Amino acid sequence: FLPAKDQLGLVAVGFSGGQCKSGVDAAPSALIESGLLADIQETLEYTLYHDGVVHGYAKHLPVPGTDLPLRTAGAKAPMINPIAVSSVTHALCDQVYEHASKGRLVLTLGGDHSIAIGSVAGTAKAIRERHNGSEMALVWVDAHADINTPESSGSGNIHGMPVSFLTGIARPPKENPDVFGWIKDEHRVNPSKIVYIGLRDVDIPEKKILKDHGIRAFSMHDIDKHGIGKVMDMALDHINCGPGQEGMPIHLSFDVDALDPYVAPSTGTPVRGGLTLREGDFICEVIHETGYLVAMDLVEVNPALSGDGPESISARETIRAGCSLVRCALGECLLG
Ligand code: 6HN
Ligand code: MN
Ligand code: MN
Ligand code: MN
Repeated sequence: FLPAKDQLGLVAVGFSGGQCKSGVDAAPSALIESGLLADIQETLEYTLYHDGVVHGYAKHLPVPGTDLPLRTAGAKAPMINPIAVSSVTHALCDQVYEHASKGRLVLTLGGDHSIAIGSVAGTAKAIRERHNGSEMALVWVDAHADINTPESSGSGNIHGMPVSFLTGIARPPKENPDVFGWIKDEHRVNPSKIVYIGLRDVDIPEKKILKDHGIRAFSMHDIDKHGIGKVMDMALDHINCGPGQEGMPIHLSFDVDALDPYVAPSTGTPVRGGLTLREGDFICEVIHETGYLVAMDLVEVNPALSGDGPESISARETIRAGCSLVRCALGECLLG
């Protein structure tokens, strides 16, 4: 049912085409250079499986002038880089699937959040195959809900849409098989198995989508009201992973902008009033403790978005926060 506790498959994806700011493609290298892999192997004692490559546009560059903004019927804004995002996420899906189907815990370092279309799809498919069609849970930690459809999106940026494609709430445009035509039912996630944590900037059409589909979401208001401990109890209970419950595999998709910009300023769409570093780490620790974690994404670290250049304190602190989240999810503990 669960991954080997000591084997980790890593996929580094330096991709920024799901949004319009450059720099987020440099995150995997920055995270790795700051010592994350050494911690994973030496301190946390995982056997690491990594091809040593930062994947990105390189093999997926559409012929210049062909990846035009795509306006679907009724859309407010055209989808930006649809072919590039589709092709990079398809390749990522296959890579994550490879690791997960061998029973490894999979870590995907992004990249902007559009890449979760690939990582979640790959995990979902592997889990179905390994466990007789059973579903997995998706814990989405983010300031944003990332559940716009191509029609509801006001920006056209695909990093605001991954959950709608992953649930099938958005259907890939039929007339363009190059645009997410690869996504099949085996890749999809059941909306009732999704839990959001940290929301505070949800678009009006997204609020309607969450409500219409009954998707469980804990906003910053809920965290203020109940405290992160109670919120995590309720979140795990919803996905059957609480004490005494049956349990199910969990994919954790962590957008660093869930953290407060004081802790993680170098990100593309910062929103004030976010999680403290300890609240973020706590979420990861609690998910690790369930024993059900099968995959994690860390996305939206953008070292170039800092007041004083790539070597700046803001970039360094954001990278440090990102590394801390990953270590907590992989089992680093404060005592013992
Ligand atoms: N992210 N809701 C906005 C949009 O453009 O659809 C913001 C999305 C942010 C996405 O942070 O991963
Ligand atoms: Mn395929
Ligand atoms: Mn976000
Ligand atoms: Mn996001």
